[in-house]
Amino acid sequence: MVTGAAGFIGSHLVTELRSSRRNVVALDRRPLPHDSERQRPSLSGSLRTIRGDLNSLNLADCLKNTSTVFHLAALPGVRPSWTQFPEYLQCNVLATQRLLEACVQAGVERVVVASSSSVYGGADGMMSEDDLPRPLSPYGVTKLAAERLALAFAARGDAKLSVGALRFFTVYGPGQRPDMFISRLIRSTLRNEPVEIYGDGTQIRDFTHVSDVVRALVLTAAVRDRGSAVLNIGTGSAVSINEVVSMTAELTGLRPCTTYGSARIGDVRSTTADVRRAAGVLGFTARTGLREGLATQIEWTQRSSARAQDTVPVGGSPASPPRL
Ligand code: UPG
Repeated sequence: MVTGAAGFIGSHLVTELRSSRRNVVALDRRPLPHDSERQRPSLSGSLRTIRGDLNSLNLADCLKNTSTVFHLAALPGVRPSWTQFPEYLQCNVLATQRLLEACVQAGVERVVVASSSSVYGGADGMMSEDDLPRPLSPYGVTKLAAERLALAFAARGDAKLSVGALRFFTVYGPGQRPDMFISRLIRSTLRNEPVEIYGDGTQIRDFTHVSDVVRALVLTAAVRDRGSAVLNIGTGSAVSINEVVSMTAELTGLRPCTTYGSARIGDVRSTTADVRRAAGVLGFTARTGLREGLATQIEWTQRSSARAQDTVPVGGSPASPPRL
C-alpha cells in the first residue's frame, strides 16, 4: 500500500512498484494524477485505488493482505505550518497513529515512513541521524512526531512490524509540488514571470532527485535485515538557491527574473545529508546530479504546459480571460 499515492513522490513510487510487477493499493484523499506517462497501460502490477482520508477510512478493510506500507501521506511544506497547525497535526500525526494501529492489527510486516530533513533544524554542516533533532518549524515537529510514533509501534512486543523512517532532503524532479522553489523557478522562467527568493539566495539545500528517493523507498522495503532504522536520503552535497537560478538559466537559455524578499521564519539556512548510514544499510547512493535532474524537471514542465495547451476545450483558448 502507498498512502499519499497521488502526491509528488507517491505517484512516482506507484509507477515504479507496478513496473516491477508489484500489486499496489494506492490510497489518497485526491484522485491519482492523469499523467499519461505515469499511468502507462504497460505496467504489469495491478492497481487498486482507495479514495479517502486516513483519519476516517476503515483501515482494517484497506489493509487486508497487505505486507508492506509506504506511508507518504502528509500535509507537506514548512512555511504554512505556522498558521495551519491543527491540520498539520491531524494529517501528519493523528493520521499516522491511526494507520500504525491498523497496521499492527492487520499484521503488516514492514512500514516505510516518509520523514524529512526538517526534523534536524538549523544545523551547520552534515546532518547525521544521531544528531539531536531540533526542528525549527511546526511542520518539522509533526514529521519528527510521526517518525518517532512509527518507531514506538515497531518496538511494541505484540507487533511484528519493522519500520524504516527515511528523512528526505528537498526532493525535486518531474511532478514536484508547485509550491516548492524549483517548481516555481522553472515555471516562472518559462513564462517570463518573476519569482521571489526568500532571503539572499545563499541558503543551501541537499536537493535530491525523485528517482533516487523512489529507489531508496524500494530498497528500504526490501532490505534483508529488516530491523527498524532512521536513514537520511540525500546526495551528501548541497547547492545554494542562487546556484540553482544560474543552472536554470543555462539549461533553459532564458534569464530567470528573480526578486529578493525577506527570509521566511522556520526556513533553515542549510541542509546536507550525512549519507553513510543509508549507504551501509541499504547500499544506497544518489545517482542523479543536480544539473541532470534539473534538466528532467525543465523538460517535464515544458511538456506539461504544452499538453495543457492541447487540451483546451473547443471554443476556449489558453489565453481566454476568465468569465466575470
Ligand atoms: N524558496 C524561495 N522562494 C519560493 C519558495 C522557496 O526562495 O518561492 C526558498 C525557501 O525559503 C527555501 C528554499 O527555497 O530556503 C527551498 O524551498 P523548498 O523548495 O520549498 O524546499 P524546503 O523548504 O527545503 O522544504 C522541502 C519540502 C518539505 C520537506 C523538506 C525536506 O517542501 O516538505 O520536508 O524539503 O528537506
